[in-house]
Amino acid sequence: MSQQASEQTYQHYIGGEWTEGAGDETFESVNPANQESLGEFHRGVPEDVDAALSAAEEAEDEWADLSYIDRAEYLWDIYHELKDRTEELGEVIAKECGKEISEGKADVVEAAHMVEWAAGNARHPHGDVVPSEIPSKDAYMRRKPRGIIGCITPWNFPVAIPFWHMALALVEGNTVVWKPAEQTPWCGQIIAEMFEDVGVPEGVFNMVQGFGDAGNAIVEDERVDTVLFTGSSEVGHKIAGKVGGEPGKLAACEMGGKNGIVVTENADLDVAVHSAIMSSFKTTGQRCVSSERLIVHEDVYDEFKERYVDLAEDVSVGDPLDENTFMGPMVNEEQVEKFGKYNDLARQEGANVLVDREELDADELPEGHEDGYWVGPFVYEVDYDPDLRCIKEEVFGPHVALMSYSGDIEEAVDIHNDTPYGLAGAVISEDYRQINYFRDNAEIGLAYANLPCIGAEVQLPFGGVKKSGNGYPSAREAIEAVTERTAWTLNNSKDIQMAQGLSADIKTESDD
Ligand code: UN1
Repeated sequence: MSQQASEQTYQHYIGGEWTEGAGDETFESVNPANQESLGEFHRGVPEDVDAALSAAEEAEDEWADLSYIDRAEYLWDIYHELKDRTEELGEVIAKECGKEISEGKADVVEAAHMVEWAAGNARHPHGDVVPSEIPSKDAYMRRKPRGIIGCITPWNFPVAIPFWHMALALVEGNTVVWKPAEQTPWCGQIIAEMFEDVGVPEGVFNMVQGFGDAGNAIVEDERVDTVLFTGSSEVGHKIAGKVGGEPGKLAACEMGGKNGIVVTENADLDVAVHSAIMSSFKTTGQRCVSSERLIVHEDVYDEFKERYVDLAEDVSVGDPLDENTFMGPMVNEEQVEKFGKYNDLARQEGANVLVDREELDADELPEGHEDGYWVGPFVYEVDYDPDLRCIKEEVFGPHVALMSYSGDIEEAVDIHNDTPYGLAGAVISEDYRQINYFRDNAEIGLAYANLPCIGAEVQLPFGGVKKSGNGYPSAREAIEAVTERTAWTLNNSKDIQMAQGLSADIKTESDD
């Protein structure tokens, strides 16, 4: 499947075979820009996950026995396919999840980077040589695969995030059972076709299309050693709770944020406005790192507000395939409703609305796309109050609160940290002391200065603190979630000598 919807109903990929699975329901992939169907997919049921896990279990030993380098060879083939098909896949992403085309392509590029990182890492050292207290001992930290990795991925990065999870998991010698987001099964289909094309041994990679019941079957099955999840906090916390109670099983979950940008009195306002617009409205606010809070010093507040509001009134909302589009549609009706609900909540909580493009005029909609899930920016100002829900709960849309602060950077960072989340954030300032204060005190996993708080590169760790995450299911740090570490100590002497001054003498009754 490469271009557009076709007659067939797409299948799961289990044990190296395409299969309709055990269920009898199907579901559609819908283009959020016009509600046209992009394809029909079999809906996976727990029996399909069971079959995928059996296949993954069977393939486990043989895959783990290959060298890192040999496993990485399969990923290099995928890397080249991602590079060769960036344009085409970028379009598929734009059609299926509604991101504008440059974002669609960047999603594929990010996937290629992740695969490159993981496959390249196969030739890098995988452990440590560690000193011992005893000269005759050699001590090492070694890694081995955990076994079967269950991957559950979101629709907003339908190609990059699956590779955040799977590229390292596979190179490290694990087998994989993956459930793509139900909103973006077409991307799932293409990725599975890539694994088939490059000839990954059967059972090493398995994909089950479907909804939460299929995801839940992955989470609950005891054959799964690690669950990697990227998505909503609601689901992520349930997964972390369930898996946390099971000995030997691990969950690495990366969830949402209520990300903030601090603009100090020493900010360059061109940089501030540019960074804030990018952070709030790229991907129509539907990145887990998108910013919904702007915390601006009173001395520059009026000018910042005027310039930000002017642009928010004007950013182009349109067909994701059109290169002049800045914001595509939201992904579905549910997200549009959630956005509306939170805009109402902000009004109820006393917000002064500055930009209200929640319902766009007919002439703002791209021609022939009247049925899309269109919204524009919603921007308001509100006095900071710790009890406001609209500045604490994640909307996942172009819903932005402007708050002014007075005093020092300490005040701004206190407001910034007053959310249950801690994923991404930025400080805009020309004063290095303010920048360093933010770096050291902002409670977040991804911190930026004089930049938008989106657009992280794969060779950095990606993950949050507080309610935003309990692990790092991405890039570098995923290695901790998909490998076991062994502390390996070898004695080179015939004598046994213990560390910590522990006596190695065996004393017997006859010694007395
Ligand atoms: C997400 O928002 O769900 O840092 C992932 C970024 C991208 C990944 C975002 N590299 O914006």
